[in-house]
Amino acid sequence: MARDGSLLLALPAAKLIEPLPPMPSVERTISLHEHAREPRPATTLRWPVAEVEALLALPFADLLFQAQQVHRQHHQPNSVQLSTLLSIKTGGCSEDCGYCSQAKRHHTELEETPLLDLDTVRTAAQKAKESGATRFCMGAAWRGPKQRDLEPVLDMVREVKALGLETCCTLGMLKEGQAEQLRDAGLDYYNHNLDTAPEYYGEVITTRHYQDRLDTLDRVRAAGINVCCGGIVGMGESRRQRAALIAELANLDPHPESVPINNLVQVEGTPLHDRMQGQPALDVFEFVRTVAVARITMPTALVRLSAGRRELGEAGQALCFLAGANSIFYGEQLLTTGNPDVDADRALFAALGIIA
Ligand code: SAM
Ligand code: DTB
Ligand code: SF4
Repeated sequence: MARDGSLLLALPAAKLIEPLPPMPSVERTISLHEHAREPRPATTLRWPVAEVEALLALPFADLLFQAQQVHRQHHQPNSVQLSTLLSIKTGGCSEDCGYCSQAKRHHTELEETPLLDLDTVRTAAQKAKESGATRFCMGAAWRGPKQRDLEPVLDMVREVKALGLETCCTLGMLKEGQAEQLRDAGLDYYNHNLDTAPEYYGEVITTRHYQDRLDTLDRVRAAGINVCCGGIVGMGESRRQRAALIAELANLDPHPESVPINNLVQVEGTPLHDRMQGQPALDVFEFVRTVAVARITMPTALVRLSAGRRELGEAGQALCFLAGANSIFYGEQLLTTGNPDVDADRALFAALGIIA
């Protein structure tokens, strides 16, 4: 019987306990990534790209059924975790990420604002807690923090932690020793995305390399901070490249604890807006498929519906929850773009019987 004794009662018992196929395990050396400074060592690849691509190509209902089975083995089926984002330093960034409103070289008319003060951050975190968020994520438009940048952020982490919230930061690349300082201040999660497949990465970003991102993730992991790492879909990548992104994430050892799946928000003035103009965002079913495959390949992760959630609509979001998404960004603002209203999210959860 299903753990909550509901939905699946009408199905024959044999179907419910049907074991999942074993996790693939293939010994292989990961090839040199584009822009990599050195080859990654031989490792056990749990998820070859071809297998992830095969999952993406399953009939929709079969894929969702498999994802739902994995989901129910590892998570409360009707529960969604809420994270609230705050941009603590906005715009003026030196990097050239093709999707980003905050790169100073893009013409997005975004106003640059300096690092927020501690009171403003505390008040925002308190408000997020009162609205029901359990995690507070502070984002800064930096290539990476300098030591003089990091110190005020450490104070913010301490304050947010003291409110009883889980803490998360996304500050760009970390240098040696910085993850330890964040950990000692009470940081629970560090968000740093791989963004896309290694082979598509150079089409999106040139000012930092894939290996730089992997190095930062290694530092976060080595410091004992939980890893929040995902990517963006709908940037003009192929299905094979979406599979390659998911495979990269799933083959991190261990896989990330949180996996944000962003649907590109096409911001006017960014190179990706220009490139994608006229094309709608990724097909909703393909987005749901990506979520399902993230769930199957990273069974214990929180899979988070992130940027682009508004555009999914209510039915699209419901399908994502069915596919195993169990976390959202909650609150009217992401970093510089909009997000569904808190009231709309509450109404959707009530309609779906979701407990947040
Ligand atoms: N500057 C830091 C960095 O790049 O690591 C932290 C902030 S950055 C905005 C965090 C992530 O937000 C990016 O890695 C990207 O995955 C996501 N993101 C940014 N702009 C986006 C957009 N327009 N659409 C979808 N995701 C976006
Ligand atoms: C993540 O993967 N998505 C969030 C968070 N991590 C920092 C950011 C989404 C940003 C969307 C565009 C914006 O609001 O500027
Ligand atoms: Fe800067 Fe981060 Fe935006 Fe890239 S994603 S331009 S690093 S703020």
